Amino acid sequence: MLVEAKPYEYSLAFPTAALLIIDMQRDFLEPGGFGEMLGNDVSQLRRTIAPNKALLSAWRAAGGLVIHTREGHRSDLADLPPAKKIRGRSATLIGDPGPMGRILVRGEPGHDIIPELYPAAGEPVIDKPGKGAFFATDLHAILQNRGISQLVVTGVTTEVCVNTTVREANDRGYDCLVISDCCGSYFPEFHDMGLRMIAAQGGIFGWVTPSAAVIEALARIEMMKGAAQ
Ligand code: TIU
Repeated sequence: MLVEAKPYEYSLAFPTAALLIIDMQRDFLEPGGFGEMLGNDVSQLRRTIAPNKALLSAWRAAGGLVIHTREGHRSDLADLPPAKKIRGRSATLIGDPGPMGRILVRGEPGHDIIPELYPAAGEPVIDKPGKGAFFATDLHAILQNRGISQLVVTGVTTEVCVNTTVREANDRGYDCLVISDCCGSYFPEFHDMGLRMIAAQGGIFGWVTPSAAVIEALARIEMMKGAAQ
């Protein structure tokens, strides 16, 4: 199914595609978490929630695989590189207590996915210690085992975890379609440039399109299924 995209149309082969939602966690989208600890205005990211909800619901209705990721660390912080812990010279550090529990620690309320996009039973959740979703995780194995070669990527933040993951995925042979309105940054200019970097040079890292284009393609797929019955 062809989807209008930059730099040219994306050929969505639905059974081999997964929706990959990056780090839509309370720690990044709500006050008192990791995002705010880094000095950011977390309200910048909230515009991504409604489009993600609509795309997730259409993707689930079409029976597609959904995978969620969460950035965070073991409660003993044994997987937290000292360089990551001290970066930014913040007064509060990863692992310190905050209003949503210990910052960026697995199992704490702030580390979990926001209620609006909460994973459904059976949807894999990848816990990752870094910015990229492939580093030190079983994501590649899970995708290979399910025969996935295309990733429709959303989440936060555009230039950090989304870009890092798309670059990792591209080098592993996945075709990534990044959904512009479903990604967000604390810095609007980095969001714009982060997306432009993906689609530039003939799609050096992948493709970019708004959620409406994918939702419309899913509707066409559903129509064809209906006609075949
Ligand atoms: N700080 C920032 O923009 N992002 C992160 O630290 N992690 C993710 O992007 N998930």
